[in-house]
Amino acid sequence: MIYNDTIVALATASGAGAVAIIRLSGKDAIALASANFKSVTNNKKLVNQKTHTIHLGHIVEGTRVIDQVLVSIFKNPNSYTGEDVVEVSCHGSVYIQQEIIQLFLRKGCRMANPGEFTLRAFLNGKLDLSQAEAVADLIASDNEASHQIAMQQMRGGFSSEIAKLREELLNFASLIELELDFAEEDVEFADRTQFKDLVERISFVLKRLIDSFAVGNVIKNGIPVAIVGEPNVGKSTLLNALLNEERAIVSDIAGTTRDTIEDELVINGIGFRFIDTAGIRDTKDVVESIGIKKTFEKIEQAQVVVYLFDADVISSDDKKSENIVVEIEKIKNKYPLKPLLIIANKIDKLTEDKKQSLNSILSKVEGSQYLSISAKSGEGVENLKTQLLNFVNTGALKNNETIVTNTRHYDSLLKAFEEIQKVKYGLETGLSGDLMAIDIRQALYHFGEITGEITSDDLLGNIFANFCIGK
Ligand SMILES: Nc1nc2c(ncn2[C@@H]2O[C@H](COP(=O)(O)OP(=O)(O)OP(=O)(O)O)[C@@H](O)[C@H]2O)c(=O)[nH]1
Ligand SMILES: [Mg+2]
Repeated sequence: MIYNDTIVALATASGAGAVAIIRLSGKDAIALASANFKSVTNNKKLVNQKTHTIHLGHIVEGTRVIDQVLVSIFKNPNSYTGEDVVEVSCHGSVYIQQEIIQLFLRKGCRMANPGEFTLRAFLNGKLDLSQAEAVADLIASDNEASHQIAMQQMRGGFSSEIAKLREELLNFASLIELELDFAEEDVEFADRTQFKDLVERISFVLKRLIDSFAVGNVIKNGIPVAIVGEPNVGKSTLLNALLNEERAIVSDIAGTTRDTIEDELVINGIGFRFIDTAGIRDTKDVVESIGIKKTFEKIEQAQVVVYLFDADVISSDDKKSENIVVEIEKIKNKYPLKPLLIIANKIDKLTEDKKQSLNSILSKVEGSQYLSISAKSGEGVENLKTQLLNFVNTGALKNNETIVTNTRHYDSLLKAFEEIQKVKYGLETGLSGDLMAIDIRQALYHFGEITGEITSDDLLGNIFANFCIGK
């Protein structure tokens, strides 16, 4: 797919700014820019300039001067797209941006589709598909962890790991297929022991990559943490304390929060999404009931559940203290796999006596981590953040291991893993070469889907449609 047309788009964010960049890519990019550019110093023509040079001048249409600009020239193949590229840095008024873009459209450019610059880069072999996808992730990254993963993927860490396995597997596939040509002679070109080793190794790497998605996916989207508990225990106060702003309404009326309130916070480079929920209780209020139903939905979606209770109330009433243990057990039974953090709030109100009885109550809640805090004064809130970080397995991040964040990659990895298991089984049971070759080809196919050796127009359309225009 080689494009004959020249595309144009705004590369910087839409709206006014100090400077805006308009990008052209395609075979006429330099000629088109040149025909509408007048150098300030002399009569130099852009078409005669070297690659990777910058020129000060005016964008003109006939005698009309639109703006004073800096024009950068990148000649193929040494550009982002691999085609001739021109970048016009103009003054950042929306009017100027539009005038320049429209001028180039009149002169024969076509408006770029979303992600078309990166699509061209992919088609011209400047990036493989997973690297191209990482460009979009990089633009969307808003914290250290998601940035680190996108950066690693863009620099080819992920693709090179996949490509290496694919190549080794391809070697064996050819040997096994060669054996088929000599079927009469009953020879084995592919050493079965070595092949078994390779299949084991591939399974291992695939398994690690597949497992990393659990971490990668939440890091990319922010780890959802639901704050739940009975009414009035201080859930909204805690949300505000975490975010350090008055995000949610706090009052001493039970049932203040009706709808869920969500906001994001980056802790040590990891993005968390805190969800304040309606307090759980039996109520006849219709709106509140809807809120409580939503609370349970949010628990389902959450990666971590923070269960809050009022330490002052609990430690002064035996009946209530028994109740809370039951309530916590209920949540645990309902969501046995959710990491649960139990929090005793309002410890600023506790007398020494009450602190004692609180400790004995907490000791009845088995197998859970608990903390004591005062959401109001902020005591213990930092400690809570540290605990939350412990719930995220950041080991892989710290060790700079490849982490899969993309659902499409995850899907292909799962399919490749399935095929490799078939190959493994075939080896163990002495399956004939021709049948094994089919499974190997299937596995290779799914490897190729990730890096883009194997693509369809539909797939490409899907991926790049999610990019912004100008990228
Ligand atoms: N002394 C003390 N009061 C607190 C603390 N946290 C919350 N409160 C008070 O407890 C009351 C209820 O707080 P909220 O944050 O609205 O409680 P909630 O759990 O969101 O309540 P609902 O939205 O009704 O479910 C308010 O009067 C808060 O000021 C705390 O750590 N110490
Ligand atoms: Mg509330």
